[in-house]
Amino acid sequence: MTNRLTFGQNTNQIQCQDYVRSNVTSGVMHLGVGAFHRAHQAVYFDRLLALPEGKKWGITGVNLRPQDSAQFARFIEQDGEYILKTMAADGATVYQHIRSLVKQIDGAKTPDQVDQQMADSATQLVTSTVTEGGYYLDETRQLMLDHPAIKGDLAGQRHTLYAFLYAGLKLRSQTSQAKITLLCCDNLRHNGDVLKAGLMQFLNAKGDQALAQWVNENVAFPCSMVDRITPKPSPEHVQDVQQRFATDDQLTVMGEDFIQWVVEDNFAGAKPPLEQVGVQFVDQVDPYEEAKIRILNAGHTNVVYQAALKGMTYFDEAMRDETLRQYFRDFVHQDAIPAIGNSIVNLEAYADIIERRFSNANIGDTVERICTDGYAKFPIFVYPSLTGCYQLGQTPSKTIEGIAAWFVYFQKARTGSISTPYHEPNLESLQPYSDDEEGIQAFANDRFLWGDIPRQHPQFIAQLSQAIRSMQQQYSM
Ligand code: CS2
Repeated sequence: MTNRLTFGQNTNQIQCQDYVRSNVTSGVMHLGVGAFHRAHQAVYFDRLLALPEGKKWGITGVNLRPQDSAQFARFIEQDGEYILKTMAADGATVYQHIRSLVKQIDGAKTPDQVDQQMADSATQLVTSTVTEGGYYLDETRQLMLDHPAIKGDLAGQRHTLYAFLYAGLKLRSQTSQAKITLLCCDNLRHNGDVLKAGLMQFLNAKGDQALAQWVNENVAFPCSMVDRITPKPSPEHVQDVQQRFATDDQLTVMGEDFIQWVVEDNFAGAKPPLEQVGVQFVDQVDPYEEAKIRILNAGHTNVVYQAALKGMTYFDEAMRDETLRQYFRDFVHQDAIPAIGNSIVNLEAYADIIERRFSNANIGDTVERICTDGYAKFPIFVYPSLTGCYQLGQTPSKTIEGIAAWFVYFQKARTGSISTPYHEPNLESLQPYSDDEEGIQAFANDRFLWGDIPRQHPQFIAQLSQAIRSMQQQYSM
């Protein structure tokens, strides 16, 4: 029995796409149904379902992690429906009733159902959001074969997305044999190539050459750039939705008004006509990806630990602080943009838009959210500006300040002397970096984080060490 959402009042304030849900079939599977998927890709598919040619592009939402099963059970009860509340910087607020997740499977409980659905020829596309750290690749894009999660999956368990893709694609290759597209939607540079590299190494480690060959011939891995700032909904917003509409929605998601999805035009089998609902299909995603990762994501990452050190709760506070706003601008103009070089994206205009989005006080995006998972983020977001500037013969001093702030922040988090909690799945990797010269040297030489920079540009070590010292003084350690 499902408990579909009902709304007792103010329904005129809810936007809802015009389609009959029972006429929709599922052509997409999404692995990792978190808030970001529900505020982003699900919105585009919701729009698509309202078009006559869109009806076969409903989404099957798949949960992969046992720790998310309880919340997913509620999602199943709500039949995959929820309200998305978006807020612009000027206060304009929109409530949308999203219904595109037409079927749900808890893969942590019934993995066989995931395999069946992935093997079904009606499924033409598998999208995924498993976070930046969910691909288990080291700095040279080698699959971490010694990682317990990967080891377990190679032995037949289901921890990572590779185990699910392996089993589902295996069944598909033996049954429907239909071509399929795996569309990665995580914030990784060349995310399609990353997913392919991880999966092919997984198949090799499995010793399944036949499946590896089938995948090479029948599966496409387009790259894509996804963008919408999606804070964790605060209880206040959940309550707003519940009271305003007299509804029992417990899975409201929130986002800014801005949304963008740029997808490489490289599909195997059918391609959803998402260009009709605002998605940009392009030959090369790179320029969009680089701009977003190096300005938006790196901007967040470089500023956020300083914001935490200053005791800020919300990220927009950083944009109202003269010093931090100027820091963001300097990082972008002195390090990020020069390191990108020529681009078809107007980077100056892009940076202005990002600054406005960062200043949106209505969404209440927390410093705590953006601090999360630093160890996976720095190599992806921040490293390119670092290496790019050194290659140009410049010192990336603003980028180095951002890194120094992270170091000081995680030292404080370790000793419990900062109020912003640090959620770091790779805490163990940071463990050896003690708060002394030896620890700083070791940190500056971390290969996963900084690759070859300490060898190719040895001045990095002294520059980082000095920046850490002055950051420590500033924030009295
Ligand atoms: C943020 C992203 O936490 C982070 O790293 O930069 O979650 C950011 O909000 C999204 O990528 C925006 O699309």
